[in-house]
Amino acid sequence: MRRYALLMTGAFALATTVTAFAADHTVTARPNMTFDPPSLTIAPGDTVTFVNAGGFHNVESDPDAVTPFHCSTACGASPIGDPSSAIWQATVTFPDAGTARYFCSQHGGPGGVGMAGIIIVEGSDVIFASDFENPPGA
Ligand SMILES: [Cu+2]
Repeated sequence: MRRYALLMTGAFALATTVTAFAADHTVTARPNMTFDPPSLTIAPGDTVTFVNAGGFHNVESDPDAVTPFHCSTACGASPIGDPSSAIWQATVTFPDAGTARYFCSQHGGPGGVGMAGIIIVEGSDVIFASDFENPPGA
């Protein structure tokens, strides 16, 4: 029981730390059909806010992306997240380490074709307090 209490304390401390250091990054979809920056390296738990600065754009992750997303004025399955010329913004959280290529479905395609970009999530996956709910020997 004592060990269990210690593990829980550690888990909460870790969760608090991750929250405190999670950063938000911005990727801008530009009128000249590029993403700025085209390549972005972040840490697990960080968020990326995609902003449309002008043009008929959206952001859609490649099929093998570590975190799937399909966003413009909102995120979801088509027609939600389809290209829009509104000055939209959408925030995506990346909890897991890995790579997420993405593209504008109007001006690009999977694999870095045309209007496309890449999010590289480098580091250890975020550990949630719920991962410690059933520690061995408790
Ligand atoms: Cu576009």
